Amino acid sequence: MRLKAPFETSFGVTQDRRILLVEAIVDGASGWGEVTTVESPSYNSETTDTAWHIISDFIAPKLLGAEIRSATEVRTLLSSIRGHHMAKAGVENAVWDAEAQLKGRPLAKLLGGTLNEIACGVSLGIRETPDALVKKVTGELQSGYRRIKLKIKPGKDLDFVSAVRKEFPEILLSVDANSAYELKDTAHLRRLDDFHLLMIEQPLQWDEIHAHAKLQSQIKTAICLDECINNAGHALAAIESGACRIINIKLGRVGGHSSAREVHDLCQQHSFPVWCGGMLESGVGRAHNIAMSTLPNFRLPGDVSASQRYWSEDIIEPEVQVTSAGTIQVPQTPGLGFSVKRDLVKSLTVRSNQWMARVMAGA
Ligand code: OSB
Ligand code: MG
Repeated sequence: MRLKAPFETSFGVTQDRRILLVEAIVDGASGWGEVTTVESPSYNSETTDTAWHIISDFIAPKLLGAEIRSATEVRTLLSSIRGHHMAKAGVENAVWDAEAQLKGRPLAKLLGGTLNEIACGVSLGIRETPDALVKKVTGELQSGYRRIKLKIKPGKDLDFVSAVRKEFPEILLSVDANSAYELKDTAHLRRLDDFHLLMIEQPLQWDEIHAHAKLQSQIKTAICLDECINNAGHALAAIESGACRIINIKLGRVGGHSSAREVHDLCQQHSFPVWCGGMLESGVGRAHNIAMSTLPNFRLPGDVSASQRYWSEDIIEPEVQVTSAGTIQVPQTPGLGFSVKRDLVKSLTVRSNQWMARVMAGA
């Protein structure tokens, strides 16, 4: 799927997404999940193709024909597979959707969600000039978005943030470095303290909690960890070591709804706010993000925004829409609450595979 506009982060530019979707047939119900890898191993170690391999050769054989009472058991069935959280999440989340449909309940409610409306922010890619960025921010604020996040990297940071802050002194503003800096850049990063940002997301190495603890003790701006937090144990390590004050939860990165809920609950117990991160998802992943964002400790606007910001036509019906108050209304119908446009998915499909459980004699 081609994004309406290229999206630049510190690790590269994306325009054409190669998205892996999973459909799980469970007791006759069809559930959908999305694998949220990016195309190269530049955000974390997974790619669309590693997920294809892991699902085909390891996950599908373990799940086919398995008897489970709830989607919460999928994680246990897959526990012998190390890592590959995004591959696992694509499958586990499809089973969650199917379970919610079988039970006739909205997925958000099945997960324990309490909000009927979620608050939305936007993540803006790196731009050529500060002026171009200010213009983009102006448009997003006019659409109602409640928090603006700016992607930054060395050489594309202070001037850009300063220009936006000058134009909009009061908005909730944050930055995301996607691991573009090092601890030796501490003095430089401290200059961001002048812009009273809500947070700086993942300034240092993707797998370095300890270095973030050192940085957090030397800057005022709250650090939010993204890439570093792959399970509740990582979240606890980050909280106890003072590596951050906020955590962003991404369903794929942590391995699916079960793990996401654990990270959420742990952060809630420690009074750490969480928010829902995005991975330039299609409607399927977006719908899962909406359901997850209804849990009570999602206290900051997430990177979950309207389908129309990304795609000229999304693969779900209805598309995700954002109110002029910068919110998304959570569907109240069973499952994800959006239906997949099968014909459109089919026309975009370049590769597919399916597996069937062997039906036992007499079953
Ligand atoms: O770090 O949040 C990130 C996109 C791809 C990879 C990593 C990130 C992002 C985004 C986009 O910020 C959020 C979105 O609009 O989906
Ligand atoms: Mg991020």
